[in-house]
Amino acid sequence: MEDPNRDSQGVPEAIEKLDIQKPRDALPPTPPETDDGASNSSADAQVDIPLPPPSTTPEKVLDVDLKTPDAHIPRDPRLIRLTGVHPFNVEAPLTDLFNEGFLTSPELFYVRNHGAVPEVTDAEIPNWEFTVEGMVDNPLTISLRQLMSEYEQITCPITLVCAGNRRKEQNVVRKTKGFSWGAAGVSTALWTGVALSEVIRRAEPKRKAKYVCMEGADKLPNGYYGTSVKLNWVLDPNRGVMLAYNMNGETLTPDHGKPLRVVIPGQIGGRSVKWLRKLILTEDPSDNWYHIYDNRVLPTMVSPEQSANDPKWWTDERYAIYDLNPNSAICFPVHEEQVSISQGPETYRARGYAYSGGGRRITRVEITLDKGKSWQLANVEYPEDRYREFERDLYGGRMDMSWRESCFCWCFWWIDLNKEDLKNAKDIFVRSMDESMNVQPRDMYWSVLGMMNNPWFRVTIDIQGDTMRFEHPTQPALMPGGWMERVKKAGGNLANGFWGERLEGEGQEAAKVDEQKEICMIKEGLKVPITIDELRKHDTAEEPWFVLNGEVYDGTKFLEEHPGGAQSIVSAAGVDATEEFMAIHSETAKTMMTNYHIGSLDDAARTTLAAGETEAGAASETREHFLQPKVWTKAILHGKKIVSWDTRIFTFKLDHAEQKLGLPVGQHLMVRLHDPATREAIIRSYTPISEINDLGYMDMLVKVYFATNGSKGGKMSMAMDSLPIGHFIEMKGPIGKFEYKGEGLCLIGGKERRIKSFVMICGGSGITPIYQVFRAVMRDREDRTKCTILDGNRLFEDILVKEELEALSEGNDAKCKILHTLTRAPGHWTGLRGRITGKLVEEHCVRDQETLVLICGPETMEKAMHVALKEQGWQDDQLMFF
Ligand code: HEM
Ligand SMILES: Nc1nc2c(c(=O)[nH]1)N[C@H]1C(S)=C(S)[C@@H](COP(=O)(O)O)O[C@H]1N2
Ligand SMILES: [Mo]
Repeated sequence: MEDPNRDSQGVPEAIEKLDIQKPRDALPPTPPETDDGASNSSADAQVDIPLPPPSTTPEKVLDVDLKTPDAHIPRDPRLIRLTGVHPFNVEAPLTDLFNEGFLTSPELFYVRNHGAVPEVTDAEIPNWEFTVEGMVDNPLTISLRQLMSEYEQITCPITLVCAGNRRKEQNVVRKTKGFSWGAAGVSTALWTGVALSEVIRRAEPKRKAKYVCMEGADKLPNGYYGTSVKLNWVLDPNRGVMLAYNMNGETLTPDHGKPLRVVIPGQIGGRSVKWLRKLILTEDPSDNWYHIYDNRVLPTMVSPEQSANDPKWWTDERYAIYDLNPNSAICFPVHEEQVSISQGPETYRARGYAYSGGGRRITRVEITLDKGKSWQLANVEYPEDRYREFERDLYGGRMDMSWRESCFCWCFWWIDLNKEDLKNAKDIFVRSMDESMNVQPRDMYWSVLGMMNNPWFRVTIDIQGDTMRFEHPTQPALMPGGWMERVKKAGGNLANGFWGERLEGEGQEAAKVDEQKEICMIKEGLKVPITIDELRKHDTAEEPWFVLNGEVYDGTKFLEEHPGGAQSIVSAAGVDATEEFMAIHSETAKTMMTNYHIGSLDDAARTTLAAGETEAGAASETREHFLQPKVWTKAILHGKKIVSWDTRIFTFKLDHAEQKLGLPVGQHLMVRLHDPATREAIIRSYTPISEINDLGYMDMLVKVYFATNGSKGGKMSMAMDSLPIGHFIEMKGPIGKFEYKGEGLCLIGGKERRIKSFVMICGGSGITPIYQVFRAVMRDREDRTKCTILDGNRLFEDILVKEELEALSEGNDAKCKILHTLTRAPGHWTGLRGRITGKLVEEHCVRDQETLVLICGPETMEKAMHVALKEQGWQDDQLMFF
């Protein structure tokens, strides 16, 4: 760890100047504002309406967004990006979404943006204008100021669902023309605004007007985003269609339509146009490109190719989708949850959500543990109903839901399942039914756009000894995992009607979906070799070349038209984009690639690129150890725990559940990431804090060195901090000349050496490699090696893994001594003060031939210790610098 630029160790002075960002306040939800201000009076004690969860508006623009047109929007890093960096299409981790409860905070609310987000400042909000035009006698231009003052203001809870919710399941069966939503493309808010019917009536629709077309301010490759719904729906008070400028009592965030959007309850989210600019009354449905080519369920036998060749599939209004279909998902057990069969309660409470469309109530939710032979009824809670008695103002809008019996929101179900029954089952399924007796089907209805996917939601159960392990169907975006992927890899046919399983005596093939076709993406006969230098020259926004499977493509001509926006092609310039490209694009898109194919990387270029890239690791599924010394391997960011304002524990997922990291105690690994803005590769070494033998996962403790006025911050730690969950980093290793074999046996540069004690000197996150060795010594009863830790930090809060160190030292007094010294100790601090000095080492440690000093910390500290210890007579071969 000689790199002076490293992020993993050291405590730069600049930190002192930073304001400490407080962790999310666990404040109770704000009480509703009411006209009479009486919401808190005892008279209202019986009012019990769901209020928004505590919300923290993100203040920082994430690094990943800086180079995109959305660089003006601070966002929550927990959101899972489904289409790379840009455009912004995200869902929250399912468990986080579910745990928010009935209402979703704006920062975790799913986002579906077809392109860049229009920028509107707070000052511009009142002057934002939209028109009501077309077949009306009284065309209007209305400012938001007028809308807020001249119309009645209303507030209503409404769930939005993207038609693509649960699409990943379709994509695993056969790639659709759409990206991979998990089951969290659904969110709920209290919307404040005006009934759209009121606005339309003032414009006096002509008799023949039948549709309301809507248009947003987001300019996309095929024009402004727009769509339409029927005029009679808009005028029907039961349908509750509204214009909204607030969600959960706050101004709409940019991603959700700031300053004004349409909200259409009970229909797919795609109809709820954001950044509303125009309402046009027409005789026919919208002719907007996005109305025609998006939000449809084409007949299942129409292939991507057929749909691309024949526009009639797209213009047939019968295939357009409006009302949602009934749908449900299991949220608990969570994906990969493990439950002990014998320990704890006898039952397990399964929980999840359900929703339907058109205002129809979910009237039952059913669970089966035997693949549909028998069903149990789950309990259903409708938090939405609790607002029906609340006839009063909320967030400046009148809430009036008692007369209208429609259900505009999701509901929650739960059921206590006997663990004995679960033990004997292979899976848990949920299905819901609505008041029209629409019930979720057993079989998937695959279609080109992969929309409205709603087959029974299945979680599998795997019994290992006393443990039940649960698996969801998929994970969103590129995130690996889920039983569908597993079954597919094992050669199962997911469309056989039995979830890809072979059932004895029931071999009938059911719904048939064509096998995925291999699409040829290269121009036949084209033989142009391209060197790495040529490729690198086109690492530009003007002429972006990128690589797919060793072939070079020039995206320049398609930048303007690209449905994914120019930015996503530019971000791929100069690099191998195979994995992301293949995961996002449909067969249609792949067919188009021949037009952009310009040549093949020459052998030298392939080698160079491959050396820089991750090798797929041929046997990654079976490798016992994750790390490979010469090849970068990808690990997926699975979770991120915020330990303090600047410290995180990142959890990375390895290739498979049984895999070990493969790192000997005392060694490190290299981590590689690309700078989100410049895409320059950043490489640093780290030592994980998870146990060496943990299976399937590894944890890394990282201190983030934020940029300040005085310093640029730590490139790696900032890049890692802005890495979205589900994205990967690359690792290689092990490296390091030191290894601890146990019971005093060390390997230094491959040579064995026996020692009796360690002096462990560290600062800041330099504790991490030390911690691995210390834990190995303390955990092993036979190991009698003595350890003295001298850990230097600035503030008390900066001490890392303090509790863990204490837990390890408990009962081990004879074996270890842990000393913390602080340069800015609080008054009541009873430990040591000041920096780690030679004197301190002399006072607390014995110098002899059987002692080894391990040193890891900021470069200045390592240097100073080197000098001081040499002066005391320590030999170089007794000092190990990490
Ligand atoms: C000339 C090269 C390219 C062509 C012809 C192309 C074509 C398309 C097409 C037809 C779609 C619509 C969805 C579909 O049919 O699958 C699409 C969407 C998309 N593409 Fe590309 N693409 C190109 C390059 C890239 C690259 C290099 C990236 C980044 C790795 C990328 C990222 C995206 C994204 C993120 C979307 C989804 C946008 C959304 O639905 O919000 N594309 N592309
Ligand atoms: N102007 C505009 N409106 C839009 C979209 C868009 O890209 N542009 N996306 C639509 C889709 S497909 C959905 S699902 C919802 C998502 O709303 P949200 O991002 O606030 O969750 O907005 C809809 N309205
Ligand atoms: Mo959507």
